[in-house]
Amino acid sequence: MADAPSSSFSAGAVVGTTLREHVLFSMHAAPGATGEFTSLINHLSLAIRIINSRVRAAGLANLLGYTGEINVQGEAVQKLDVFSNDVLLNVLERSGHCAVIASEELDELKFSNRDGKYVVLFDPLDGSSNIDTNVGIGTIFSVLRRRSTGAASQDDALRPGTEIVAAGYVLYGPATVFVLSTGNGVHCFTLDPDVGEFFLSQGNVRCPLRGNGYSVNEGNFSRWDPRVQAWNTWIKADDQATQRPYGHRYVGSLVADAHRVLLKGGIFVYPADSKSPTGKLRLLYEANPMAFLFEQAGGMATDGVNRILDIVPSAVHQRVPLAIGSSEDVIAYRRFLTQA
Ligand code: AMP
Ligand code: P6P
Repeated sequence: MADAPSSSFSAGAVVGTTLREHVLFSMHAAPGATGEFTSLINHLSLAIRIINSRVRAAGLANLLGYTGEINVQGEAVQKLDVFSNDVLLNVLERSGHCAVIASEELDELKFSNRDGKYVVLFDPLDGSSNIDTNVGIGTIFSVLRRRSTGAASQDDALRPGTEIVAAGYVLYGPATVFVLSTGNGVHCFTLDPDVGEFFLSQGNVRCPLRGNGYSVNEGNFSRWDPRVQAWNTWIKADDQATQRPYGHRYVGSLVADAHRVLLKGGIFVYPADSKSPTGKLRLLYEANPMAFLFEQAGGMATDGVNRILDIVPSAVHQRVPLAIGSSEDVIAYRRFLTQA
């Protein structure tokens, strides 16, 4: 009988850098750091590992299917959404570091620890419409340093993405990958399920200056602004001299589509359309964290005209059109959107 498969690491293997060690190293490089930020990231990692364990076992743990409730987005809430939201809220509240928490699953902001230094904004389980079809889904978050003193308010959450101090996403795909930036580049960590730790799998990720793929839901073509239609027709036209057509890839799960663009280059676009006149994706906990990560990796993110990170939010669940990816591909898109 064949030997039982060994675990990911045999005794003699060199053990990789864990997420915990990586964040500890970067803490020592942060002047005057008290360790609160590091503790917050480690708490996020714990919540994500708990969510991962349930995502992996959802079919067995009767967590698939709908709760019957409707969330603030008007979408039917699936059980894993609810579980993921509850885990993040519980772990972050226990951390003691969060003054304000925003979640796609919460109608209102959660005012947590009065003395908390940080604001955490998250989509607990993005792409949930894909849960029952076993397609990659994800968790997206951003962390801001609270500016106010005394009682926290909504203004602490409605800050532009330029004030983000950390952002990340987790892709629950064939492997569970945690992509994180704390302001010094983008680093990927892969979960070793046997060990229960995230190990550095790709350090200093750079988004290629230009790619050869585009990602958009072409089913919305008839609803798009003519300038978006013109870009879409251009990018798939046959012109070898400018390396077109681009290949089309679209999963319908932001984290899965964005991760591919981050690593391979190209562009992901969710434009405004006649059905969603301000776009579908949320500024605070989808577009902004993704924009922070892509800029840290040398990419770009725009609403078609403005830099995403410069947008001053006016509402917690505000939507925004999003074009994100390789700088050359985003600039080309923006050229179509800003032409007269
Ligand atoms: P702290 O005193 O631990 O709340 O950290 C203060 C600031 O230093 C944070 O808001 C970060 O901008 C930076 N910082 C602290 N720890 C880290 C870390 N582990 N990695 C990167 N930046 C950090
Ligand atoms: P559509 C998932 O519901 C989501 O919020 C994002 O993850 C994804 O990019 C987008 O919506 C897909 O939307 O309209 O193409 O199904």
